[in-house]
Amino acid sequence: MVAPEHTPPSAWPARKPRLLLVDDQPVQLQVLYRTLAGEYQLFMATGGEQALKVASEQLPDLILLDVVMDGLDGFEVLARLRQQRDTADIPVIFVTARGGEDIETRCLEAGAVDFIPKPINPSVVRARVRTHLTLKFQTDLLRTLAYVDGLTGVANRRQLDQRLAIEWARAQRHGSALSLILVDVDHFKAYNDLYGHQAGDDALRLVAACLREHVRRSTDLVARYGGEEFACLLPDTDADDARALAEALLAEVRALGIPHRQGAVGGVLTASMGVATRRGPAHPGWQPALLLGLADAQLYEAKRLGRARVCA
Ligand code: GH3
Ligand code: MG
Ligand code: MG
Ligand code: MG
Repeated sequence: MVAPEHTPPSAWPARKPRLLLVDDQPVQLQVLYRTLAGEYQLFMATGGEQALKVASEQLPDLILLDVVMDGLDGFEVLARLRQQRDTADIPVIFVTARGGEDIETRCLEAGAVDFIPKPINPSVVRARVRTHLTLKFQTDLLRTLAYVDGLTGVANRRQLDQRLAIEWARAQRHGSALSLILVDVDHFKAYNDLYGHQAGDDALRLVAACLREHVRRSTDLVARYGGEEFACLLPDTDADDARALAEALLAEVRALGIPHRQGAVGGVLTASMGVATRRGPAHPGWQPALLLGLADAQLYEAKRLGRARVCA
């Protein structure tokens, strides 16, 4: 049968899904292992502490978690997973023999996606694992589509706006510095006209990768702001450091050496950059848009002064 043209590609990754199996009884762990071996890449832990360690190191796609364990029990493990940014969204299925009629409710209310009673029925476990992996991968895909720019792979405008609001509020609260660099490719309309739209797309990908490579702190964000404009959001970065980074980015983009006959300088593609910084105590009336506006005004000035430069 031929799939209809509108069928979306499967959300499942090409690699084997990664599962973490947690049970303090080796025999139970063996049963789960035998049930799921082959189709999945399996990691195992025999206690709560170990489960947390393996989870944050391996970042599994799904966790099958025993409830009753010595030391940290399943509920505590789940609560701690939710507190860590990189493990917060990993779905957890509780697996337990513990009786009591409210146990199922407690498991689900604790934030587990499902509940499997022991002794397990292997084919039911396999089916539920499949279902929850499908949901997980679909969620990942939707998140990517919602927050990542399709052309360049950096954050999109939506993600930038959300992060800017969060970082702005945090900076206001702590009176800390928050900087923004706006990057606009120079004479890019001419680049498209000279070399074609495809080459233009390639150039945008290269510029985005270059920015991402050199904007390195884990709290920094590189985003595509618009057509040939990018933004670098830099929490806890003061004006001097932001300007220094912008100068470095300017040099790195130029050093890509993308030929541009009608470029601003040196026959290569360049960019102009505007830098703005929020600092000091909170001003109640200020909004995040102010930072964008200030950076944009500096960018405009950089263009006016001849392009391929930083204004701050
Ligand atoms: P300036 O130096 O003043 O910034 O001039 P410019 O030509 O770069 O600026 P302008 O705003 O006039 O043109 C931007 C160009 O960027 C026009 C548009 O076609 C192109 N562009 C925007 N998005 C994309 C894209 O996704 N792919 C390609 N290939 N081009 C794009
Ligand atoms: Mg147990
Ligand atoms: Mg522009
Ligand atoms: Mg431009």
